[in-house]
Amino acid sequence: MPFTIDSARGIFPDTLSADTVPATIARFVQLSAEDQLALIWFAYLEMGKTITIAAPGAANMVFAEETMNQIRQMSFREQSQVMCDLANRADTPICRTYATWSANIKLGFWYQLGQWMEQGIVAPIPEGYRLSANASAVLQAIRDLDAGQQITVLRNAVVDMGFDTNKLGSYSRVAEPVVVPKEIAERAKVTIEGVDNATVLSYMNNLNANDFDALIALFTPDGALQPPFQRPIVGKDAVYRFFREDCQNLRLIPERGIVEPAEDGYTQIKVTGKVQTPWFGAGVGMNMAWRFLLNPENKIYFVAIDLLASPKELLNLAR
Ligand code: ECH
Ligand code: GLY
Ligand code: GLY
Ligand code: GLY
Repeated sequence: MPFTIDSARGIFPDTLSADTVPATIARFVQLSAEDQLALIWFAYLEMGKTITIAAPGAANMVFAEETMNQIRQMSFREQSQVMCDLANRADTPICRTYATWSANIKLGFWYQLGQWMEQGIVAPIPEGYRLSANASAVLQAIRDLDAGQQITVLRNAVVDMGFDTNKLGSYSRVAEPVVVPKEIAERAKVTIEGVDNATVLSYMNNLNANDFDALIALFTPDGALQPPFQRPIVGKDAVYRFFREDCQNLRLIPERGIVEPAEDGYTQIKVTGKVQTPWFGAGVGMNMAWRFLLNPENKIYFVAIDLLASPKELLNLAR
């Protein structure tokens, strides 16, 4: 076989991803827990002036409900401690529970806490709280990002909180139920300027329809998917689980792309366009690239999804 997952990761090396996102997260996690929470609070308030978060689906909240109610009963002091523990990734029962949740459940949990903070049910960030100089600099760095990058920083900050799953031992993951795929008659079909490859078009259409069974059938058994700023998820089973747990109700809006032959009958295809998350809908269009490597049977051996550094990158289809 001419490619390994590692070599596949290097296709279309000129793709410029938004490295400011992991760089900002790296600075963020160095801050004290108090600064982290206050910084997110301020960022969240500022962003709220221009973009609106959709309330989490009820299905997300069911799984967090017991923990939420527990926190609701606590004193402000205890509530602040729980929030700091989460930021500190401490080993507490709540941090362990949090660690088992899917990204959307974690986001729904914080969404609810944020509402309760505004309503005075959960301990607020102390009035007049002053960010440290480092925290102020990180907040400014977040202000300077585009909206798609800002929400990615927030999401990654939330996903990284709680106890380290690697230290949990065996545990069962908690994710919202998988929705029923969209009816065939209701599915819209994408078109991509410069790309008529049936596998790539089916990938976009099946993901948009939440049709994860049809979607996974497009992959080779040893195929891999690399989400933004993450290591590749390798093998059909793991990729399938990722789709079902973390990829519901996305809207992919590919715009253009390029198809090129690669070694030994493989094909490499780069597509750029926008992606919307159910949390922000059409309010935030993330500038994305997909870099596909297809085997001679037109199955997906590898696909990387990148958050782009700037809108200019949408037109960068050079290899
Ligand atoms: C408060 C203060 C105390 C601390 C905290 C607070 C609450 C914060 C809250 C934050 C909410 C943030 C949210 C962010 C959501 C971001 C969603 C993103 C989604 C990106 C998805 C992408 C998908 C790409 C993919 C494609 C594929 O082809 C394959 C699959 C996949 C304020 C209380 C913490 C409430 C809601 C960025 C890019 C296209 C890879 C998935
Ligand atoms: N409101 C977005 C979600 O529940 O996924
Ligand atoms: N990068 C697109 C946006 O600012 O939402
Ligand atoms: N931010 C990429 C994902 O949803 O996994």
